[in-house]
Amino acid sequence: MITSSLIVIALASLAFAQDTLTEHVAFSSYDNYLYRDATTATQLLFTQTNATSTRPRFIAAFPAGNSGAMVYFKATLGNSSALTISLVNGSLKSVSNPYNHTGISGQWHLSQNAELDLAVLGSVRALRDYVEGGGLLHSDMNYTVQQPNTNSLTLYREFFNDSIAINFTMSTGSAIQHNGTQNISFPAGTYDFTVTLNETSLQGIPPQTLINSSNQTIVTNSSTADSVKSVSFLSYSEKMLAGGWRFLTYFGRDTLISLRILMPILSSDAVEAALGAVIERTNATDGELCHEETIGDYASWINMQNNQPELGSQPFYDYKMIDTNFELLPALAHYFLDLPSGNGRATSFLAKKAGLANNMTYQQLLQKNVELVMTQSAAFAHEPSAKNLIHLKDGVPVGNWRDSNPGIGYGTIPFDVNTALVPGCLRAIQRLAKAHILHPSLSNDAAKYATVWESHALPLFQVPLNASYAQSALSEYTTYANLSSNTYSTNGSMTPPTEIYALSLMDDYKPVETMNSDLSFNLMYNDNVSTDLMEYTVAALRPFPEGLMTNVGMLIANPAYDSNRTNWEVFTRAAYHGTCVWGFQQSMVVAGLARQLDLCNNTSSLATTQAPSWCSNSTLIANLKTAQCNLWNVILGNPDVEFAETWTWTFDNSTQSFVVTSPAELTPDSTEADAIQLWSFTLLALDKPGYCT
Ligand SMILES: *[C@@H]1O[C@H](CO)[C@@H](O)[C@H](O)[C@H]1NC(C)=O
Ligand SMILES: *[C@@H]1O[C@H](CO)[C@@H](O)[C@H](O)[C@H]1NC(C)=O
Ligand SMILES: *[C@@H]1O[C@H](CO)[C@@H](O)[C@H](O)[C@H]1NC(C)=O
Ligand SMILES: *[C@@H]1O[C@H](CO)[C@@H](O)[C@H](O)[C@H]1NC(C)=O
Ligand SMILES: *[C@@H]1O[C@H](CO)[C@@H](O)[C@H](O)[C@H]1NC(C)=O
Ligand SMILES: *[C@@H]1O[C@H](CO)[C@@H](O)[C@H](O)[C@H]1NC(C)=O
Ligand SMILES: *[C@@H]1O[C@H](CO)[C@@H](O)[C@H](O)[C@H]1NC(C)=O
Ligand SMILES: *[C@@H]1O[C@H](CO)[C@@H](O)[C@H](O)[C@H]1NC(C)=O
Ligand SMILES: *[C@@H]1O[C@H](CO)[C@@H](O)[C@H](O)[C@H]1NC(C)=O
Ligand SMILES: *[C@@H]1O[C@H](CO)[C@@H](O)[C@H](O)[C@H]1NC(C)=O
Ligand SMILES: *[C@@H]1O[C@H](CO)[C@@H](O)[C@H](O)[C@H]1NC(C)=O
Ligand SMILES: CC(=O)N[C@H]1CO[C@H](CO)[C@@H](O)[C@@H]1O
Repeated sequence: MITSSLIVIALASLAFAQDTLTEHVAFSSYDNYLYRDATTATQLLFTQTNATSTRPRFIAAFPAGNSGAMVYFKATLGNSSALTISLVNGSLKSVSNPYNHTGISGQWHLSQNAELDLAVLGSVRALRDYVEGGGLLHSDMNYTVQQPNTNSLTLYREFFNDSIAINFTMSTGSAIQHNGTQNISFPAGTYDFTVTLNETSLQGIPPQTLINSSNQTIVTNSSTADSVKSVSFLSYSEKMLAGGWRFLTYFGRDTLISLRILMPILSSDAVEAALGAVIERTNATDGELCHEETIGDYASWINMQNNQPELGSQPFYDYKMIDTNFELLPALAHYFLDLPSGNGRATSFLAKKAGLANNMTYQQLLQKNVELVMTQSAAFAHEPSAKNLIHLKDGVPVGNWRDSNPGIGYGTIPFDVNTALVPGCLRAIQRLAKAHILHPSLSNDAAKYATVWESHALPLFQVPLNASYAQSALSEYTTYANLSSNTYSTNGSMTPPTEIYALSLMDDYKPVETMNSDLSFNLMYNDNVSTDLMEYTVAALRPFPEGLMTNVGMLIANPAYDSNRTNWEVFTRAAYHGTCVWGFQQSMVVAGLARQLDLCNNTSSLATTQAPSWCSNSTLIANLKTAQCNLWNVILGNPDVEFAETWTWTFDNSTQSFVVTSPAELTPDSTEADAIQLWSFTLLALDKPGYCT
């Protein structure tokens, strides 16, 4: 005990040495610049100078308070497409001003005389309201214009919490004229700019500290160094951030899924910072885990909207998702029981007090989550029928990673939560109890519940496919989706699977018959995966439209076999969760397959199972390895999107192959994508197996 409290004290006082972290990411019409040192962390965006259809825009976004400033410019004369604003190379540096203001300064070049088109200062959420919300502006988030001298102009805003302010100053060689807050004329030329605010800065975890000592080559290797910097930019001793610029704050699912895959290469400090952030945000009453936090100026605004201005900027935690609740314990079990970095660290970690939750210990908060998991899984464990599966919360159309209503085919009972996450979480409780990290008495019930969920949930999502139906559906879909009859996919020989697994169940328990990639969760989170599901995995990794594979990646959905033809129109290649690729899903499948194959040879005393029965079938093992290697080759064969979040395809009839396509090309008014997204970097932790050629 004495040793562990010493460790806690040592950690608490450990300040990470901060070298300046800088990275340039050119992405989707914007030049992104990441900058972090001991003073500030900022992501800057400039519209690329060659972008023709994107309005000239500058953004500075800070993890501090999830705050930012955004300015659009328009040309004084003529068409704005000729107007460019670009960062002067090497000009960025952090600044520290009076009143605890910290931030970024640099220089930009404005190519011609311009006017202010629009400015938003405050929360990144307010910036997003404008960008994603069809131009939504909040008149009460107004700024003032100050002019210390004629060549300099400041946009200044005091947050609703009036002890916080943001200050955006621009200076140049000639006069900046203004009349009110909107009519501002910027002469062409080179500008000094400074954006500062006095929200508390977070403490960044530098690349060398982020990655554990055995994997430091990933930090320096030229093929991975930039990706590690991006992950580092999203990693702080307070929390991991989901992505930038739009999600520079805490998201539970993004944290926990990323962590589950990345953990083997992360340091203890990094893993515990991220796990701690999740535990701190637990609902201390009912044990639910937080999906998204609202902090800073937007929290003040929400509190005002809710007629509770007296709450000030007290954060608002959102618990609407149903999957996140089951993702913490599997991550904890993997860390404490499987990884050298977590070995022996449970006692000191769980003894910590949660500053955000009335100083309850992490152990107490975790126990709340354990109770929630046991309570929510009990009904099905006692009576395994569809009505006892876990469904979306009443009135909430989303709840799992396919964070949209069409994304799960308008179903209410998601596959991933019920067939993978619940049993995986129960097995994690069993293991943690057996290791005395949780109360040992939990072990038996958790194991009993898990066994029922493992064997009875999956069949409720099974959709048998009649061979002749499947053949005709495939050929009709091939025509519908404009894939030529002799596609990359089939080379003429179609061998459709004899069954698929539904994406979700509708309210009346009817399956949404769209093939999908969510078996990734079973591979990653489950110990006793059925022979059936392993065989289906091989089938699902066959070429699209028979299965999910294309030469540009594994699709997350394929509605070809769906007897509800409306779903062909729901899951298009342009849809956010349609027949498109998500990078983290590919990572999860290759990582999950490696994990399953390892279970065949697992001798750990903490395992919850003997080697699964399918391990004895060498044909199946060989098929799984072939599918795994094939996916690896596709991933590595598309280096441009190796660490991208999501992309789609165009089918080229002349080459009979798919071409990587940005969703924005198909849907010009689609929501803009982030240049960096935490879970898109999970591939960093994975090794292509030696047996793949
Ligand atoms: C603009 O330039 C960048 C390189 O700086 C390039 O990646 C991008 O494709 C170009 N965009 C257009 C529309 O030409
Ligand atoms: C933040 O900065 C503003 C000036 O921009 C100042 O009025 C305020 O007192 C500062 N708050 C703190 C906590 O320093
Ligand atoms: C912002 O607008 C509100 C009314 O919506 C007004 O009361 C307030 O004085 C304005 N603040 C500034 C800084 O202009
Ligand atoms: C805003 O920033 C400018 C430049 O850094 C500084 O001169 C000015 O005092 C600041 N104003 C406020 C109100 O903080
Ligand atoms: C400033 O704007 C107001 C209306 O917004 C207008 O009446 C006034 O003429 C303008 N002044 C100048 C000098 O442009
Ligand atoms: C926490 O859980 C309790 C009990 O379910 C609920 O009443 C409360 O609203 C939850 N808190 C938040 C912030 O959702
Ligand atoms: C939590 O503990 C800290 C340090 O002992 C103390 O400053 C703080 O007031 C406590 N918070 C609550 C809500 O008890
Ligand atoms: C068919 O699919 C559409 C779109 O997903 C859905 O709205 C509808 O409820 C489905 N019909 C049936 C009978 O399941
Ligand atoms: C299990 O280990 C044996 C012996 O090292 C090896 O031949 C076999 O391929 C392994 N099985 C799997 C599924 O990796
Ligand atoms: C072994 O797996 C292959 C491929 O999935 C399957 O065709 C075969 O029936 C299985 N053999 C046994 C004995 O189960
Ligand atoms: C991380 O280090 C371990 C131990 O040396 C090694 O087995 C593993 O392959 C490394 N991972 C990566 C992705 O390089
Ligand atoms: C946290 C912090 O840096 N606080 C400082 C804010 O600024 C005042 C005076 O400018 C200092 O006294 C505080 O220490």
